[in-house]
Amino acid sequence: MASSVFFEELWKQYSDKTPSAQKVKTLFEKQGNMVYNDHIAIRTFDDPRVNIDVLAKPFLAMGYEPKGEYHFEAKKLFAKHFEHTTDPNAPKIFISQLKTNEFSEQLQTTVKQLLDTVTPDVFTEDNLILKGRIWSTPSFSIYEELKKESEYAAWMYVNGFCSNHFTVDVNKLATFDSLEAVNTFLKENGFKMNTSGGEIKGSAAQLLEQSSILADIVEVAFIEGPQKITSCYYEFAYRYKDSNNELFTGFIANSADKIFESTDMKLQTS
Ligand code: OOG
Ligand code: NI
Repeated sequence: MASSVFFEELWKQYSDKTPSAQKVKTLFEKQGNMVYNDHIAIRTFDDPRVNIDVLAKPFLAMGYEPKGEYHFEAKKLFAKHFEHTTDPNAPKIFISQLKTNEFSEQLQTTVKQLLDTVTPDVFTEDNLILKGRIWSTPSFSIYEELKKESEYAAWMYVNGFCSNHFTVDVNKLATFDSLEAVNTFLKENGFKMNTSGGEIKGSAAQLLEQSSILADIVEVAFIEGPQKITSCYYEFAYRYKDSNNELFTGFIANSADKIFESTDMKLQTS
């Protein structure tokens, strides 16, 4: 699949379940901006059938290479980011995985058995990330059980494979000169920010500032009946130049730790 078609399909699937992202993008465009993506994020489990290495395959084939690695002790996550070797405008890719063996036997068994229900061919075909939830209708009680140990695990169980967020490259917006101005605009338009760790995560000194709106809430059909839970969210990133006068291209683990919470139902007030 050509990379432009791949990214279009990824955006289509993401924006279908994240109407706020499409709304924000359209608002930016109406103001006279072209919207470029700083990065795209993907979540998965560390099971060798679906881990970071499996999901990274189509990106490596497109010319991406691994760059940074990030550890999240409390959330028990590990992540890698990938950059395109020749195209500086290609979005960076941030892929995280849940370190399942640091959780209860019950969680480990749930994840393993879930993947056992999937025809093995599905894992080895290209573009797992475009396949969505590759297992059958989720159970709300299993979702709730997983959520007690890991919001990420519960989210993954219901949402499956997709882009968890696209991220607007704020440096390239024509009508905004700071992340703060973007946040003000978002709030004026009724979007709710993730305020965990502050509305803006990171700083100029860290060479990266990030903010995000809370994930959309969508109705999901569970075995027990429909329930409203979080889908995906939209992020905004502003990068600063390092001492070599080059834009910083990495991620900041402390900021990322809080950005993960954009899908947490606990941050959603009425
Ligand atoms: C990823 C959160 C981290 C960033 O830009 O630091 C992140 C996620 O929610 O899956 O995207
Ligand atoms: Ni991100």
